[in-house]
Order: sequence, then C-alpha cells, then structure tokens
Amino acid sequence: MLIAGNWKMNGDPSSMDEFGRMIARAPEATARGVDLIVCPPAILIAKFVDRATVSKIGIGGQDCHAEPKGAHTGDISAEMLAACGATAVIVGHSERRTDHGETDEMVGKKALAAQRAGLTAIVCVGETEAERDAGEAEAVVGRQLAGSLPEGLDPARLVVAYEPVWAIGTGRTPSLDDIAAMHAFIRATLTARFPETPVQILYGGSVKPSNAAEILAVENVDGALVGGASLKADDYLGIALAA
Ligand code: G2H
Repeated sequence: MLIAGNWKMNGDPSSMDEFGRMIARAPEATARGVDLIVCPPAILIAKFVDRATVSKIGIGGQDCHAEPKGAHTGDISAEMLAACGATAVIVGHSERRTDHGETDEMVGKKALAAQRAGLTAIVCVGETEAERDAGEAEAVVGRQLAGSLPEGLDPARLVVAYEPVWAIGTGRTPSLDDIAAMHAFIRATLTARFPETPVQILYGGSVKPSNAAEILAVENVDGALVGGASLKADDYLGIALAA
C-alpha cells in the first residue's frame, strides 16, 4: 500500500510543525508496511526532505517539466526535484490538465522525464462527470493510459492514480463497485502492457479517514492519492492506518 499526500497549492514555512507531527507518527504506518509519500508545494520540498531524513516519509513533487533545464520561466525539472531529494513526482493531475492545458502527450513526456531523473512517476488519469454520465469513463481512462504512458517507461518506477475529476475535493466518491470496476479495467490494461511487472494503482478523490478503510479494501486498489485530508497529520495518518 502507498498513501501519497498531495498538498496542492497549500502550505508555507509555517507548515513545518504539521509536517513534524506527520514524521512523528509515520512509524505507526510504515511498521504495518504502508509506504508514505508527501508532495508539498515546490518551495517546501528541500525543507521537507531535510526533516524527513529521520523518518520514512518520501517527498515528491507535484509536477515537473519534460526538459532537464533551460529557459522555461516558472518551471521545475525532474532533475531539480531529484537533486533536492525528492523520490517521486505527480504528473498529469487533472488540475494541471485543466489549469495548464496539459495533454496526454505532455504528461507522457513528463513521466519519461521523471524516470530519466530517477524518480517514480505517479501518473494521474480520470474521467469527468459528463464523461461518466455518458458511459464513456473506461474509454476516456483507456485513452489517457495509452497517451500518457509512452514507450520506454519503466513499470517498476511507475504508479497510476485513478482520480475521477468529479470526486476531487468535492466530498463525493464513486460507489465501491464503480471503483472496483475501473481499477479492474486499469489493472487489465497495465497487465497487458507490462506483463512482467505489476504497477501500483492508487485511488484518489475525496479520500478521508472515514471512507479510507472501505476504499482501500477494494480489489486492485493499492493505495490512495490524498489531497485535502493529507494536510493534517491526524487525517493523513488516519488514512494510512486504515490501509
Ligand atoms: C484528488 C485528491 C488528491 P482530494 O486531487 O490528488 O484531492 O483528496 O482533496 O479530493
């Protein structure tokens, strides 16, 4: 099980106290075999890495550029994340796809860049509510998987996060049957693509301590990508301990 926390655009240096509480409680989860990764905003990555060296919490980025360096104002490369001690990076989150017009092709290049730098790529996919209502959820996710996972990716350093867009930050979640069906579809797609190496599949979208146990018990759910509930140590660890 992997419980990855996505802090999104939340946090500043005063967040170190909350992160310190996560570090203090992390061994409760890691002792049970649950891996923890926290992805703070970029300004905090180096600070979190410094603190996390005494714990078992991995630190990740929330995005990376496809190029290793150059004239790309405001962007951060996978190599820069790795140099700061990050071990993973989220790519293709629906908020990046919407806010920054990221296409499957761009996401695929970022995933390759992440692995080029030695990071685990956490690639996000998920349908909108309109697409689900139209019965197109699997077709959309299938297209995203095909387009966002280019040739050359190493499945051993790949995680796929299924995040239905309509469940993100809304408090709404799909039924457990719908989560099971989509994760089975993603598992079949990934197994056909990478028959030798199982790829971890996370569920994301309004995961909280009160629903974590039932979601994490669904077949083919290998963990969670947690947004809002990853900002507080008690909630984040509550989810991790439900795994
Ligand atoms: C989905 C998730 C984290 P939240 O984006 O990636 O956010 O848990 O707030 O729905």
